[in-house]
Amino acid sequence: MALRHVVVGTAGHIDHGKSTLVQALTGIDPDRLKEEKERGITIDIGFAHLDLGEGLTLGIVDVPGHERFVKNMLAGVGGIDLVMLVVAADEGVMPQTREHLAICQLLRVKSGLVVLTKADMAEPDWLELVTEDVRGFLHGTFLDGRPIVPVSAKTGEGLPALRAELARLAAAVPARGTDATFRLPIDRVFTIKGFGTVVTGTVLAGQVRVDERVEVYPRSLQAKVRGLQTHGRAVGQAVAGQRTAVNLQGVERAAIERGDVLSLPGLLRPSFMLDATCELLADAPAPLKTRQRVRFHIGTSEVMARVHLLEGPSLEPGARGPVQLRLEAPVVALPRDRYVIRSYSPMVTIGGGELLDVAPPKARRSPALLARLSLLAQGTPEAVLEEHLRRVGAGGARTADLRARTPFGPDALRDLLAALTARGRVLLVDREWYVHVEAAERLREEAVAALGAFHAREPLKPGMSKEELRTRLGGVEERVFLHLLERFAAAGAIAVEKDKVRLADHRIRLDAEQQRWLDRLEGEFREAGVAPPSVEEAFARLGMTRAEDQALLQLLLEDRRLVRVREGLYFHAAALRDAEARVAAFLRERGEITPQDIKDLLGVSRKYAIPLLEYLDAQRLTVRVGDRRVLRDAARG
Ligand SMILES: Nc1nc2c(ncn2[C@@H]2O[C@H](COP(=O)(O)OP(=O)(O)O)[C@@H](O)[C@H]2O)c(=O)[nH]1
Ligand SMILES: [Mg+2]
Repeated sequence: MALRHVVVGTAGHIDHGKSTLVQALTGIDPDRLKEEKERGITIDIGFAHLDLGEGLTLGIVDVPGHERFVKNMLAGVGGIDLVMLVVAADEGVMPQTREHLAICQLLRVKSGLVVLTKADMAEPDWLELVTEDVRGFLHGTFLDGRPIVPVSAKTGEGLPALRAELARLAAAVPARGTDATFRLPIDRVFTIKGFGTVVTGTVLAGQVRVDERVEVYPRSLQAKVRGLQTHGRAVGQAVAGQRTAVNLQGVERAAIERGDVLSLPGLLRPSFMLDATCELLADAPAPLKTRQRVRFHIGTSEVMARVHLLEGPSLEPGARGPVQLRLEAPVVALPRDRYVIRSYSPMVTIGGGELLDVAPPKARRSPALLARLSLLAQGTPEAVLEEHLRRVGAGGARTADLRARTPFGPDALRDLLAALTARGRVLLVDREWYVHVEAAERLREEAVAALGAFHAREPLKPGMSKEELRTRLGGVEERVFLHLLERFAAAGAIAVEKDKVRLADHRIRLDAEQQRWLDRLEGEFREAGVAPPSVEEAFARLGMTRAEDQALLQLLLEDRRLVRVREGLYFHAAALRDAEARVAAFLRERGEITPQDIKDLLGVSRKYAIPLLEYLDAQRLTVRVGDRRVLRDAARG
């Protein structure tokens, strides 16, 4: 039989009997702190578990009801599947009954039930009245029509019925998908003598195994899983939906805090800005104003944030709209995660919503932004992935980047990318590196424009260097850029020759005047043979002083009619070929050549002899042995 793991959280007003109920159900006292036992109130979340038979184990998170500890309550309910909303029969619905239900609703807890506790303290008539009242209170919420079970922890009345309802509800909880990145929002950190650091939490998604490497986010602390426990038993693997204790090797307890997230190394990215939908509770005390400072709760973490409304000056109670959350400390999260906001003061829950983008640019209100966010909220998976890729532009994204900023698990992501690539919506530009076709097309248009402007400015140059073009187009990652250039070239329009890029139809056209100067300049070098002038000397002799004369020199070099032998020293190609042939002949006859030999052979001074020899070494004709050269082939043979 397949094992099923379901997490149930308590919720409800203080003193309504949540902790007592958990103890009555499981025999485990969830109030574990000394102060909790002394004062008889729950301060922090507590844990218990209940074996319901038939392979079903309930993890139970007991939360504090006190309004001052809602923050802790939020850390507890983040990963739950079901809620037991506890209402004391003698008191009925109270403020934290409302607030906790609202929180569960905002976090989209799927299902649950209501437990009317302290049934022993109410007459049957009264019990009926309270039940009716609660039914009305639940109207329109996710608990509407769910069971309301009267229980007395004191007499044990109703406990079997409650167990049966829990088993029924738990069996109906859909299994969590396995295609997801492992994430465990940490709710407790402590040390155990002999074992070291232990963190606990509910595995939100994915799975983790003993010996696996993990990372504590957003702190960039790497560790190894030394051991795992669920419900007090050592296990080899923990999966989504399990309350889990992870024994970490390689991190200090003091380095970790509640609110951190345990996941796989290098997978998640801390965010300071989040785009999201936001719904304000109908009973929120005031409209939400743009830039309002709030307490932002996600997973087990709480950070301060400002809510930037992206539509309208304020959000009325009961209304929803798109927002950008700007955080005062980073969190790690993924799109589709749910969050809750509470007002700074008074500390009450006012709303929450769903994350859409965890790596957005700073938002500026615009119809395009609204369209984009509505697509992220409602689009098909393919449309959502396209949108993420569209936004990163021509630089594209690697699969790992997409894992960190899209809601898709590794398998789904691979399939979506394959489908989009097959349809030509997305280009695979390097291993695991993707660019949206529209971003590539825009880059192509920009490249064509930049090259057109370049040719107009520099008509005598054959093209722009790839590197200059890359910089001009915003410095797209080199590998990606080179791949895209090849694509553009294959499509026409652009031509690539060695390190130069030009418009395919660009030709250098010299007018008669320019052609005359070019010929003269070439002649100057040809006639000088193996003792060429410097460029300055050649220009001075010919009276060439215009800026475009440099371009003519470049043309001769690109045409390989002139050859650069060393910085500032150019030989005519014919003269160089001739010198090379004579040196080779000399070497074949004599076996070696000295600088003095070459001076005699070519009738040149040392100024030319040495650079020539070095050039021939670089050309791999000769190799230096002491102060002489021999033929490289001879040296090797
Ligand atoms: N008579 C009666 N008292 C109860 C019952 N459940 C809880 N209590 C009492 O109510 C008080 C608050 O209970 P507790 O579990 O701490 O409430 P919590 O704040 O919701 O966790 C304690 O004094 C309990 O003994 C019950 O079923 N019957
Ligand atoms: Mg309690």
